Amino acid sequence: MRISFCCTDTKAEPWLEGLRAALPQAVIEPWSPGAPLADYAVVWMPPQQFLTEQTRLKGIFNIGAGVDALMKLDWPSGAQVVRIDDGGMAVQMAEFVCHAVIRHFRELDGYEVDINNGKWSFRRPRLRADFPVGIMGLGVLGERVAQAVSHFDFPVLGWSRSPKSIDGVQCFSGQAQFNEFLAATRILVCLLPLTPDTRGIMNLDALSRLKPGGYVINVARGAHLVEGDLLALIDSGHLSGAALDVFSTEPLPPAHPFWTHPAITVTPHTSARTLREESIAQIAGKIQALQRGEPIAGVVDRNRGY
Ligand code: NDP
Ligand code: OXD
Repeated sequence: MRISFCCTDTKAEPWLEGLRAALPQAVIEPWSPGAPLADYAVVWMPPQQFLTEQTRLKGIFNIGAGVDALMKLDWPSGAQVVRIDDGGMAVQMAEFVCHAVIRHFRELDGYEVDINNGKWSFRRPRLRADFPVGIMGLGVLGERVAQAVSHFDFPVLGWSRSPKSIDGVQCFSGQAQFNEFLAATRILVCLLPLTPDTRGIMNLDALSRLKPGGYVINVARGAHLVEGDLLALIDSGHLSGAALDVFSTEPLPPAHPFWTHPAITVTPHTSARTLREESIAQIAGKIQALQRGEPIAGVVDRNRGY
């Protein structure tokens, strides 16, 4: 069995070492143009040339959860695309989103400013009931986040493509229930995959429907958000701010207004990182399962786009 490794912006050596230890029977090499045909690929944002040349692939393992970069490319017809399915990302996403929700609800950003100015100040306690948290996307990450937020006794709502039932979460689904979901939400969390249906979903119309004082937490993809619409609604006072981990251009350009906007907190696409050891174990386990002819989780549906 031959495995080709083709990951942009990734230090190859530790991945190759880990994959070789987990799959000692396989020949595992970094890809270069003209390399021998492989059976499986481990990829992150590969060039089209890789997928055009590697016509024999049966499985293409993406070392992240989101496959939007792969969706723009043509894959060999016989290959399944497989994404990381949790792999330690769900707990990271839960802690990151809970932190952002609590920081906003408890006004810790305001306290930070006061303390930096040497000011000993108190703010009036706020009611959790006034801060319903709505999570778009109730998949592997969104469901874990919804459960984690509900443990802090916030009202939690969720929205997905297909109907769901999750303890402690008021679930909405489909386009028909989108506006109802938004109208009941004050803190909006985006954990959708980026697809033609979800690109620009956080636009002027949708964000205007949030409860007054709405707050946006985007931890999915920058292109889910129409950045100018967010700024306009913060500046008009309808929204109170945002915590943004992902951006339409990454790294965030130095002159971008998000860097300095007092109501916006930015982080550098770090809410849930790929954990190398866990991901290698997951990918190796799935390759072994495919070799035995068994089904695996995390296979991407090209028609759905995720
Ligand atoms: P999943 O595929 O498990 O979940 C996707 C969820 O979105 C599902 O509930 C799905 O509905 C829902 N959904 C998809 N399309 C629509 C639609 N048109 N309308 C309503 N709901 C929709 O993905 P994950 O939870 O694993 O990951 C989500 C995203 O998080 C990734 O695609 C990636 O972009 C992002 N991410 C960001 C990271 C970061 O560091 N910032 C790290 C990891 C991931 P249904 O359940 O009905 O299919
Ligand atoms: C992912 C990411 O999709 O890190 O896994 O953004």
